[in-house]
Amino acid sequence: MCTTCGCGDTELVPVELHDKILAGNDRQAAHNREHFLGHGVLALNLMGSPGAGKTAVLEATSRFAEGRLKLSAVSADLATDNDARRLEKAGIPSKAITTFQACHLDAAMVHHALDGFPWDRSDVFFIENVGNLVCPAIYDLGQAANVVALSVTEGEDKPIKYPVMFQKADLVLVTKCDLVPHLDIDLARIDDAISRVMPNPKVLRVSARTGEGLAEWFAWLEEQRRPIVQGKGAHMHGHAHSHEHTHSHEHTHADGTVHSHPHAHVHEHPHEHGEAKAEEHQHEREAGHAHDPAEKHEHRH
Ligand SMILES: Nc1nc2c(ncn2[C@@H]2O[C@H](COP(=O)(O)OP(=O)(O)OP(=O)(O)O)[C@@H](O)[C@H]2O)c(=O)[nH]1
Ligand SMILES: [Zn+2]
Ligand SMILES: [Zn+2]
Repeated sequence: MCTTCGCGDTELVPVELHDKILAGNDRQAAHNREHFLGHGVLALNLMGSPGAGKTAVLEATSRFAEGRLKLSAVSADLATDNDARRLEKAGIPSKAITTFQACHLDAAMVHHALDGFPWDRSDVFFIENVGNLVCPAIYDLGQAANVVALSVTEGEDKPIKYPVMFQKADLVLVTKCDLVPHLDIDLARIDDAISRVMPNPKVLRVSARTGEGLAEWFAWLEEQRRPIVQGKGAHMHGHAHSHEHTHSHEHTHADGTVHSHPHAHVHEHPHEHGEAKAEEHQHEREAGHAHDPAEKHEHRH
């Protein structure tokens, strides 16, 4: 699919390896989803071509929201943090994710950026993906829904040419609608193309410049948020979750010798994740355990 990173290209990355990568990504995405739901945050994956107006829509959303919804974002870019800086300036706490070679975000990159995120100041968390109409749709990031920005300047046939993105979309924002009078395009043909590929077509026409459609977009955000806020109570009890840890501890053998050596353990432990780094998880019991010198146990040295 993409010559930059080889994702989906069976000559560069064999099918079995790609399946493995996606399976690993799905596990990480499920974990991210627990973070989002645990904090009662609506996470959205915002995708679209380069320059489709993704950042502009978020800036306009912040202006429109006037504090009624607390917005936050991570913004992916191959080489700069321009978008994150634009979003910060628009009042949206944001982090940049620089993907370098990668033409899409994966769940691990998003998870890495979640560390220390201001969840208490977040109702809706936008993940602005890399500008690309292909690869981002393949990688689950743990979002509750996918939003695709399609600008009126891109051509009416894009949904049919890039069907995967639109098949996976929960909402398409047709952006830059203020430009329609200046263009030789027909909005009805864009709607028609979307309805040919999107299973449950849902389209909103917006303009970041004039504010057109922002009230409908805002209403959609609130509607998506409702079940997540209602479900928060259940999720706030914390979730059991296993991590492998390697650590050493001192122990005394029956013959009186004391020594320590590393052990790998898998702990099942509930935790409130997000504020705590992976290494700082609260353990249900002490990580080091006392050995009863009389108890028989084996060590490999
Ligand atoms: N007329 C008009 N121009 C817009 C609108 N939204 C965005 N633009 C312009 O389109 C260009 C790209 O907008 P961005 O918001 O940077 O697009 P993006 O999708 O975030 O771009 P990347 O993150 O680089 O992929 C900028 O020059 C914007 O000023 C709009 O509603 N109307
Ligand atoms: Zn952007
Ligand atoms: Zn985590």
